[in-house]
Amino acid sequence: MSYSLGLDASTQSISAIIIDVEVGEVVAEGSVNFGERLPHYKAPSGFIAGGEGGEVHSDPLMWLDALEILLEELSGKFDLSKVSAVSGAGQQHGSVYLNEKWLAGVRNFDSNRSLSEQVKPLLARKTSPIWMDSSTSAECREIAEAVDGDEVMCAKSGSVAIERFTGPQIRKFYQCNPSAYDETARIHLVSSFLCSVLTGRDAAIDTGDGAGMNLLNIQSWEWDDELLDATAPDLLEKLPEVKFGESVEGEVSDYFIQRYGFSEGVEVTIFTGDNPSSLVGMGASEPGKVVISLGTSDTFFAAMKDVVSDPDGCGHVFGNPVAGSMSLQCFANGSLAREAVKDRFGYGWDEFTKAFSVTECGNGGNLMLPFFSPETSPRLDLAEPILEGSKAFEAWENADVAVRACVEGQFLNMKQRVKWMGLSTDVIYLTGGASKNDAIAQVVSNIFQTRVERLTVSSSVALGAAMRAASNSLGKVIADLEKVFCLPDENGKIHPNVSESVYAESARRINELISKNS
Ligand code: XUL
Repeated sequence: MSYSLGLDASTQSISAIIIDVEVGEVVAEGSVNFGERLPHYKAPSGFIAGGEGGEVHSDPLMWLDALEILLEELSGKFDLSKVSAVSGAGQQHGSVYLNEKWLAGVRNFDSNRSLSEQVKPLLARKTSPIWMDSSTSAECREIAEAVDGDEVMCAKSGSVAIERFTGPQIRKFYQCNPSAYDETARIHLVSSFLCSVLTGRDAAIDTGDGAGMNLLNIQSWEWDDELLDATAPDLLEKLPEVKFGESVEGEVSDYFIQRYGFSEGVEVTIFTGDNPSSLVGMGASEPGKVVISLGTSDTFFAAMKDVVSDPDGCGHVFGNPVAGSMSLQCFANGSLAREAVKDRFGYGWDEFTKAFSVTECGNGGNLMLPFFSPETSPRLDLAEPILEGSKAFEAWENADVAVRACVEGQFLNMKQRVKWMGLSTDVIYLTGGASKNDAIAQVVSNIFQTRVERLTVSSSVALGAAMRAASNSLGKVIADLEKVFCLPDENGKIHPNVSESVYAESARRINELISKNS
């Protein structure tokens, strides 16, 4: 019997899955929602609301408290001493700033005290900017100018300088608070921070998550001197090493052995970003499959043969934690936008879903650009959606039409934005919270004119982590694990039920709406 544990530290919750890699079964799962379980952090959706100028931060101590609750609860369901491999993934781009006491502190956590209590004095910055932060436009411009423009930036780092990426965030910290920047000895990503805590040693950043920083060279997969210099002084010494996804970073530390009953000598594979991890958990780490993940942000991603880049500068190239690289497009207005429309009409999810059965595909021409906050693909700084259609629709008087318009608008936009990847696909794998909703899956299938499948396991980020750990530490082959764990749910297949022409006009109009508002 071999059990592998995968962790997923996402925006709104931290989750875990334990798989039995011999029998091919999920044996335990758990999740802790930050807002629900740790309300005193005042982050109902996992981030601190009300930041100025597009700032969105989160509290790294909240992540640690949630990790402890998760492991406590998981150890009640499953004997953690049986786990023999671990890995994890974190929301991408978010950064944790640690002072010079970190390197010694991380090695010596006392199992009689909480992690949050012990990490608190090691922080050089109380809060962590996360991927929802859009406050660094000036820094993006400065970095891009310093390296001779967007094209160079994109060729080197796989993306133009992007507000939520870690490099521009670091530059802003350095410029706004140079003394705290000076006191920062180490800057970790969410993924490498949690891997460090788990192993009790300063862990490396993997090429999957590292490529989301605007600092890593995607040809050499090493920190790029020119990008580092353009970002902030002495940055190289503040960053951990970069390693590929197959690296084993250490063993589960004494803290977790004593508190949660892990065995000694359990290897921990380097953590990665949530999207690269989901690529593995969806069984899509080889080119040929496309994944759409519906979460706080919606993402569209695929393993890549050739490295191409997005001429509009909204798409990204990241390392693939199994081998090679992957493309990704992130849509910031994901589930929070769907939720905002639902809440606006006082609907529950059932009523939201029913709205699709009383409205028609194409929505009678009623169209929405459903951006309630700055959007990343395309880059549009909106605080309210734009509606175009009947008078009643535009006045937000028709709930059902608005619900359909929100979801259709999201996927009409997605289809246009991912064209640069040049992918031809006959199946889309849908994952993330909202993927279980058949009405939403049907809209995806109709707009992309492609079969949609869901997997029997919904937590693909955590599953991907558990599979990577099993591959690196337990001698398993990813392709074999995929055959057992990444099975499509036979009842969950959705086929297009309208012709392409139904959305042709809406596709043209959504682009027009975007151009008008850019
Ligand atoms: C990807 C991105 C988000 C985060 C949070 O670039 O910003 O998908 O990883 O899930």
